[in-house]
Amino acid sequence: MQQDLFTQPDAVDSKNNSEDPVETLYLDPERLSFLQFYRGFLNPDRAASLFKTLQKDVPWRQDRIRIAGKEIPIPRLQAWFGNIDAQYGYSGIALTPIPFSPTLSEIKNAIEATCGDNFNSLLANYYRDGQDSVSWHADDETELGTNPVIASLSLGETRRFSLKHKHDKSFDTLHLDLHQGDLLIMAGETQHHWLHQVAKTKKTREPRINLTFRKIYVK
Ligand SMILES: O=C(O)CCC(=O)C(=O)O
Repeated sequence: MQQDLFTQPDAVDSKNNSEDPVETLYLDPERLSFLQFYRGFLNPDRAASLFKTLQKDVPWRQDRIRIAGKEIPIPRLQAWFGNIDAQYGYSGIALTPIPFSPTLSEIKNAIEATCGDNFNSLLANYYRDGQDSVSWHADDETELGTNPVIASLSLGETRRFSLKHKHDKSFDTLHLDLHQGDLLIMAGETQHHWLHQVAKTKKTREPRINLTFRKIYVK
């Protein structure tokens, strides 16, 4: 089902009644920036077991960024997976990759088979509770290429993912509630024109893991 965002209500609930598990959400009338939303990409048992495995086995770390001359810890834990040459960084954080585990390779293969794109790296985010977050940003680092396709798998607690246009205030902010097992793909020119975030919330104290598969272009 293709859906035009301009007809969307305030928050899109991924547990809607549509029969079709895949929705294409266009962010602009020209359809240059778009999302593909696979509700329940992983079944509940598989998603719950993957969450537990990753929570326990991933060497989660809390990185620090420098803002206005002050170093502060980022409000979430992270881990970076990929081939040894897939170096990545943002906001002064240099990430050296951990090799993919068999479990993560299997998930990557399943996502690649579904969306038709290939990924060589993964930024995993661990939100310990509703006070962990990621603020407005675009995944627009040069090593991600011109129009990066970012595939983002949600596990654990439901959190609200929002997108807003970088410059044009006439576009509404879009909110998507991402549930355990949902896969969201950001594609086209999305990273050029739109920012995304997962805001803090008082509604939950439960953890969430988000796996964002990316393709890094190695020089
Ligand atoms: O947790 C999410 O759903 C989004 C993560 C994110 O924005 C990122 O890793 O760039």
